[in-house]
Amino acid sequence: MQHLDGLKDKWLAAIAGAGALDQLESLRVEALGKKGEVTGLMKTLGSLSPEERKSAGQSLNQLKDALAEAIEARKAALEEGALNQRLKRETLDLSLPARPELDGRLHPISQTIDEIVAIFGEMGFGVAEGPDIEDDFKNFTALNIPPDHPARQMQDTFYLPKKPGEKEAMVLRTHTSPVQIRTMMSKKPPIRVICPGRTYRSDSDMTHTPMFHQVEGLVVDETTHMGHLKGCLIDFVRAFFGIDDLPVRFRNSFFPFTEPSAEVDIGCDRSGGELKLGQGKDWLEILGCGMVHPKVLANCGIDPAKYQGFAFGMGIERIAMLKYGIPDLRTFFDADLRWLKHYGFVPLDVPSMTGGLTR
Ligand code: 2U9
Repeated sequence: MQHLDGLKDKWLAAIAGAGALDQLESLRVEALGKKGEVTGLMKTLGSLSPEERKSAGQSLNQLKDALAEAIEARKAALEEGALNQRLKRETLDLSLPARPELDGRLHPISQTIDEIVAIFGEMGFGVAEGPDIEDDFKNFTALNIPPDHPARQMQDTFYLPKKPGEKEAMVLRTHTSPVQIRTMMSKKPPIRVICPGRTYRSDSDMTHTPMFHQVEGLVVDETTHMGHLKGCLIDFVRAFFGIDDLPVRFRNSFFPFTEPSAEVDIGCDRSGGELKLGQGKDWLEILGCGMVHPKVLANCGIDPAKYQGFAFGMGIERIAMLKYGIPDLRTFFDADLRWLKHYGFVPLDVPSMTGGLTR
């Protein structure tokens, strides 16, 4: 086994000279693989005397370890080199101007969310977001939704499989309300937020999809009252539909998380088979709202004797369909480029109250 040093030098030089990962792998097989040179030498140990076998075995093991280590180091260096080359090749210059000729379009849901954010932003609202997977407390219990409420049924809510040690199954949030719960639990009033995002209900037909979008809003302060709620939402719907004298009516309703509760209708005309907003004698439901239930404030550590709040919620697909005359809900989720070209928006036309919501 005297020639081991020469062998080691030969293989180390070959490994150092490997210029590609597949070449390195071939070297590994040739040296250390089942039929490799070093493995072959290992097999000859059996024919040696016990003393010779001990010392030759040690030397061979050292050689094997040295080669394996050199191969790993070379592999890491080659991989790093390849990554650096790829990073160089795939560089994107984000300072370059956008290329409108590429014809990309913003989905009507994104556009509608941007418009809603622009309107409420002007009124002093911030935007809050939260996870799609929520616990039972934030999605139901904190919102004063009782254990036997139909929304909690398996048919209506997507429950995730319980993990070991979990007391209650997590849910896909059925509304964005848990984001307001999180906001109230982590921030002191005054609070003014809107929460747009994906929501999930186990429902699928002409007018329901298992995933849809909502925007909800919350205002909490010491003197917040129903007059604030009405003024805020009347201003919102008129700005959103771009009709200054849009008739708006508040109709008595019920939600577990608000008291009193109301639904908001806007004036429209359904005669003649076509829907016209802002004129005629018909009404169309647009959103729900109410004064935050004192129990909900208390559940989030806010003193209902000192603070009051109002909240509202609406479905984004629904108001986008009404504003942009999109007749079929399910087309929102078809990922059809022809549909997007027709109903989509030019990305650089960012909605704002001063620059206009839509161009
Ligand atoms: C907190 C307190 C109160 C949010 C509200 C509604 C009324 C409402 C529906 C509109 C159509 C949901 O998308 S939809 O199906 N929403 O009518 N939402 S009040 O009330 C809250 C939320 C959070 C902490």
